[in-house]
Amino acid sequence: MFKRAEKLGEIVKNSKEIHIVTHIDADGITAGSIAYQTLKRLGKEYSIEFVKQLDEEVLGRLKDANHELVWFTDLGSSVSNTYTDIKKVITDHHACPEKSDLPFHLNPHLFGLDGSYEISGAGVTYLVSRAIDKKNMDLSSLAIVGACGDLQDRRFLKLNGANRDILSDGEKVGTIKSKIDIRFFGRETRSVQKMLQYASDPIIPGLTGRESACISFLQELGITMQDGDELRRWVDLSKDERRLIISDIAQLLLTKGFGHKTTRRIIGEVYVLTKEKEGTEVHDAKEFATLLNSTARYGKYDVGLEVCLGDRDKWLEKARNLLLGHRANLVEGLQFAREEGITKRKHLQFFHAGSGIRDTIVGIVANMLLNSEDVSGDLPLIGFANKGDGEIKVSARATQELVERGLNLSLAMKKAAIAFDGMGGGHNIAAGATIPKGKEEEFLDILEKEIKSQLYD
Ligand SMILES: [Mn+2]
Repeated sequence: MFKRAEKLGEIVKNSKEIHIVTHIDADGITAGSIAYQTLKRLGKEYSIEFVKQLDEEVLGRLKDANHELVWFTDLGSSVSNTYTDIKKVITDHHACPEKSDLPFHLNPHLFGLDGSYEISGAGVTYLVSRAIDKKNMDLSSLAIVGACGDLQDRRFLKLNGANRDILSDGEKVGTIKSKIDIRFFGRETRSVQKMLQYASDPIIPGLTGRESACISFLQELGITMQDGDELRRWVDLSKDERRLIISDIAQLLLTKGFGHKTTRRIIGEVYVLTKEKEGTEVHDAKEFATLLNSTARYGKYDVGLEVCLGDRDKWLEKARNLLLGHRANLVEGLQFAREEGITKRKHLQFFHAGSGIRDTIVGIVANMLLNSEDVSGDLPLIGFANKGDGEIKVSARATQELVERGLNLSLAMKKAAIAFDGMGGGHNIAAGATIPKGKEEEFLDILEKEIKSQLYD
């Protein structure tokens, strides 16, 4: 893989004008930023754009634009062996088509690595950046943010594979460090009670989703929640207080029959961007990723890009405001989906949000629902939302347990979407598709058959 990264680096260095095309999630934004920063440092002529997917429209436009070189990051593998008139390099980690082992194409799947947890789009892009100049090793922290954005730490409760080499690069240059801590979101930016209330992986029976229950839980443990006017965050607690909370949550899970495998998920590796200010969203890799996701979901790609490039002033403030708005939308979306109701079939469950949930957040809503107490985690959850232009966005989410039993949503969604001349794919645990409106039932029939055969044949 490193040889191939060097090869791509050569192609980049030998070009004067380079246009970056990247994906619109946290991994895509960090990948694009790494490429952007790399080209900037090389003194190239460069530009960047963010796309939801590589469709005919985008590819046609790229062809007409006649760039000297197009650098696809966190996407592009799907067109690696087509569109030969676009001169390109590709750093992606999504599934590869056959015969795509080409000198300008870097993807972990070509080298026997698993792109769903061993390296992300940002990670693959970083390998090229590092091959171009070792001075780019400071960008490794962005690659870790990308990996966290794609939930690559979820399987082993820490990053794995090539991600660990990237992590150790970051540790070497002092931009990132890993430590073992509680895995719940918001260690640094949320009050402890809010952190517990929003706990989702695993959910805490009796606490997740219940604010007053979280407050009395902490009171009973004798934890002071207030420090002057401020609510205390996880990072403000003493070691003993943290230990006490962790052991009580573990006890709670075990007595409710969740088993050791789930209980173990409370603790894992977290990644701290050491040069950033503690208590800010950019200090913790997972929170950084969430911040980026919320900029992109609302089409504000430039905001996420500027934050990745180092702005800690007005752009970070803009990103924060988008995150606040995003959270409000998620709460609304969750409520909407719950009111619509989830329909269970034998091998999947689904909801149709119509125009009630934006197509850009229906996947997150599905994921939050699947990890909530009132939705069964035994079946993958499919969410539909109107996209406009007579198209429907489909988002599918699964649990790690289902994936370990053989579920691959990326394959299943791809196969089902092809039946309607749609596009589909993603990762085994989370995938998306676009299909024509009115075909939802038929789509579910095919998808369900696929899921059944993956899990039971
Ligand atoms: Mn990605």
